[in-house]
Amino acid sequence: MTKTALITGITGQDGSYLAEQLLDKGYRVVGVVRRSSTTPYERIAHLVDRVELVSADLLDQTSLTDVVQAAAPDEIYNLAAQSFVQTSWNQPVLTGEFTALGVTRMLEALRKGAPKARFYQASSSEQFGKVVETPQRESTPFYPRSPYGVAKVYGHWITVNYRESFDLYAVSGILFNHESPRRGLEFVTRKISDGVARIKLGLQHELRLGNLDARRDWGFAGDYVDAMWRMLQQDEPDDYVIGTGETYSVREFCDLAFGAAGLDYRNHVVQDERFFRPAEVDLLVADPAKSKTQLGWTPKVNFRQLVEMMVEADLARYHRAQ
Ligand code: NAP
Ligand code: G4F
Repeated sequence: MTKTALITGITGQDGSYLAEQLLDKGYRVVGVVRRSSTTPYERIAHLVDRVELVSADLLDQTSLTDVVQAAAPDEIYNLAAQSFVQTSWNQPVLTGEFTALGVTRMLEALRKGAPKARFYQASSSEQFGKVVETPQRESTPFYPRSPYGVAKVYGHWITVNYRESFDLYAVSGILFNHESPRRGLEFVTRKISDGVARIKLGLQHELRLGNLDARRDWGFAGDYVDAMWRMLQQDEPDDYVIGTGETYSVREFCDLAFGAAGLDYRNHVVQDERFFRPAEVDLLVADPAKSKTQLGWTPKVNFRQLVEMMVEADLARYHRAQ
């Protein structure tokens, strides 16, 4: 029988890859979009004829309950959030409403509208923040360093709480940074790959960045949405860390990205105080042992391949536009 998946955040990076993979598996895919005066479905333009788009907002309980009830999903992927860490200091209350309370609203919608549906919550390695253990695994205590991280800790624990209180199949995937050519331009990896392409084509000369020494465990988004799906196919609901187990600095990302275009980052990257954060997460690196053993999940794209994929895609995009 055809399964139905409901995806919040279908217009985002992860939502677009997840929708593609679920369609390939034969799912009926219902995507939640929020009302806008334009229809900026850039990442899912190639999918709009194959998915059903329904309107709701994480701030609005009635709309969420209605779309869950009407879709009658077997699986719900809650990917929608205010997902940019830097913005969470400028819009802390909104971030809490979307990224924290929005999860409770989705869980309430599930309880009322589709209590048998399996629920995936997009938790984050930002929850580990000022890390108390390296590498970070499922049992590592959280120490968030931004309003975003704090909101994600709430979303994580309310998912655990609803699982334990109401016997729901509800899981949190604690995903480390994952990137792609569809990554938003404000995130550092895409800012760099886009900057490299613009510099290569003579559209700009310098790229202004913040902390080059921050280290992240970066993987490819296409691999990570597969892990989300695997989490909802298990006999018992459980939480998993998803990452590569390798960590690189922003500086190393720059070195590879500029190098992929025959450039030297030291001639172009300028550090700018505006892009430093009030509190930084210095180092993230996953221990993905549990997901490997229990989900059979391993990343297919390595760091170098990811960087090259992103630079090539941005170069191709600017070439097409010329
Ligand atoms: P993204 O590209 O920023 O996408 C966010 C999505 O949320 C967009 O579709 C956005 O819709 C939607 N959204 C935001 N506010 C909403 C609201 N009030 N009501 C309904 N929809 C709303 O994020 P992503 O990188 O795909 O990440 C997906 C999820 O995983 C997020 O929850 C993020 O916090 C989490 N996460 C991401 C990473 C990562 O490295 N990418 C790692 C760990 C966890 P619009 O298109 O209308 O803005
Ligand atoms: O690319 P970023 O903005 O991603 P960040 O803060 O790690 O958050 C991303 O990953 C989380 C998972 O750990 C997700 F939950 C979250 O939704 C998001 O997808 O910044 C990465 C690092 C930071 O240390 C930042 O200080 O890059 C550093 N950085 C240095 N210069 C910069 C810049 N970040 C941005 N965005 N812009 C810069 O110019």
